[in-house]
Amino acid sequence: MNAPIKFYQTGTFTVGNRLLSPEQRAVQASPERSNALNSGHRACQGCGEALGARYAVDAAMRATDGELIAANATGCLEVFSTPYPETSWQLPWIHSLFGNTAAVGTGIAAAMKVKGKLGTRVIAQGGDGGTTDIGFGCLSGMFERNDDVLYICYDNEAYMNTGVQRSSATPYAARTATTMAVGSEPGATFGQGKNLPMIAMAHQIPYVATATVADLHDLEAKVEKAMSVHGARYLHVLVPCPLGWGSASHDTIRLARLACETGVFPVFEAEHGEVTSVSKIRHRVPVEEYLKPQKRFAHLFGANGHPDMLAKIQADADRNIRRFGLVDEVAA
Ligand SMILES: Cc1ncc(C[n+]2csc(CCOP(=O)(O)OP(=O)(O)O)c2C)c(N)n1
Ligand code: SF4
Repeated sequence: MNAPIKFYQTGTFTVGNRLLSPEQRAVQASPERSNALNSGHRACQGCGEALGARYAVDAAMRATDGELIAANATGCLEVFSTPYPETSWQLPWIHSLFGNTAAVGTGIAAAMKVKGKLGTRVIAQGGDGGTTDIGFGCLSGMFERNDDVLYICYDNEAYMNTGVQRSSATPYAARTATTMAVGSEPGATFGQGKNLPMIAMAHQIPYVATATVADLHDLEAKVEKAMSVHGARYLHVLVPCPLGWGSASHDTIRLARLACETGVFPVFEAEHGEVTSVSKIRHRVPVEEYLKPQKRFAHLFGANGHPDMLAKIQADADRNIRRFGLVDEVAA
């Protein structure tokens, strides 16, 4: 005898929702909804990179009606999403080497052109190490040739996948496994990190933007805009990493927001080398509020702290605010 199947989980994220009438379905159950990075991956709790990648790639999927191919550098994003033989990706996805993602993206775009598949678009993505260090030459070449690829860097400010080593995007004074919090020069003492968005702008490519996981609508809008143009495009997304930053999992969004509100991470867009829009700071806060919740900066505070280093970080943030006009001048 056939008994009707009962669905008790109406309104949840289950696929069972797809069997309900359309007006009863949750958004997550819509067959049209793209979900590029599916559940089951192994990112840490509160991973900013998993969140940023999911929203960015989903937005690119929507913008291309699903006609999208991704090249992905070695790093956390690749490792937590594709433990062999499994994958969380729901789009054609190619794992490149650590350093050649941009070149692989270029190759895929060229292949699509030769095949006459002009509607198929390409993204290449990786962490800050794969982008600012080992992959930098390939990326600069991709920019210089104006290849039709959107490159997305998920910047967690160190080599997280291999145990939190310093990259050239690691900020000044941050503690990593290779820039220890002890000694006469504690933390990263090598300047302030490589500024890839500005370097990308210097190539005068059609579109450069920065974003964070604190404003996912802004991130989505920038991906959509990037996919509306052709040529080389670069998107730099700040993605807090609880493990590497020594922060609480529930603080990922708050830290990304504080990075903006302190001026540490300017959020802007640029076209052909010119800044075209900036996200203004609504509530300016001192850098200490951003740094204190992160154990990688703990050695800067307390009785044996380093006020000189804090002052330099504040001065760098103030310079960002001036350079990008992040705070509106209040008439006296
Ligand atoms: C040529 C080469 N050198 C080193 C490695 C080891 N390795 C794999 S991922 C990685 C670090 C990745 O860091 P990043 O690009 O910042 O991404 P994250 O893991 O932080 O997201 C390293 C050093 C490698 N795979 N290939
Ligand atoms: S180490 Fe950091 S980037 Fe890697 S999965 Fe964990 S939180 Fe995400």
